Amino acid sequence: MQRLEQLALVLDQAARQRIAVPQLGAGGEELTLREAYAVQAGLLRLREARGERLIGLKMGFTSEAKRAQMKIDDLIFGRLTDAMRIADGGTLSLGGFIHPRIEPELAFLLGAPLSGEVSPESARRAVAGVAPALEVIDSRYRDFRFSLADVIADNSSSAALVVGGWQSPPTDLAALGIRLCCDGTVLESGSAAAIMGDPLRSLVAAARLAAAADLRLEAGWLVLAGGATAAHPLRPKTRVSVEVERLGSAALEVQP
Ligand code: OOG
Ligand code: MG
Repeated sequence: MQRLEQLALVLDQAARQRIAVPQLGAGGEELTLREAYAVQAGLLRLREARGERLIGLKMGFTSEAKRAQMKIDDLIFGRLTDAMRIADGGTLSLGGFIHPRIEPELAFLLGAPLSGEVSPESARRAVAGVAPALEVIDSRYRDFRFSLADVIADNSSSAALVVGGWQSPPTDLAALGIRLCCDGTVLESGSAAAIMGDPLRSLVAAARLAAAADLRLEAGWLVLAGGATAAHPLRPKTRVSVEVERLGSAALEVQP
């Protein structure tokens, strides 16, 4: 079997068996970024073979809070499937994950495709809706530690997502406040501007990075713009929510 397909199998099994594996780069040779995205594409093929469907992309390290927490400075993307989606207000069982964390995000719904180098204006025109979102990240690597190539190969840590109700995009999107709450306590507060100064820039970057991996953002896809604040570990018997000024909220019940 090809080396990159073999690595995809290792990471896929780690997720399915909920057992963390050593960092790929720990074996000596680091993957190139192109190889890391090829492993990520292999992970999607394994999911598709089980009946899952690609529904969009997630962006990573678009805020300083996330870059500082994970000590990685480069923008990355990951692939989202229908099976990763949890209904707003739905339940997540911790038993299905290794060491999950949660972070507040914004989701874009695309009404038209976007590909390659696009202007912020055309990105804005392609947006059919924007919604508060939560991303559950769960590194398949030990101790939630990784190099840039490691995390890309591991589908950029993505594990699950919750998306609130779609709203038409306000013109002052970047000005909106974002809070991550747990059982009514505010864990983190920030603003949409934490995401590259304006979350639309994350969408522009998504179109560019996707094109480098021979992907186009499709109409009907959703794109997670990236965590606006640091991520927090999930704890059992809690209710975690994201609240975005003017856009509303999305929530998740966490069970053992
Ligand atoms: C990698 C994924 C980064 C974000 O929103 O910045 C990410 C990680 O933190 O494990 O999802
Ligand atoms: Mg994220």
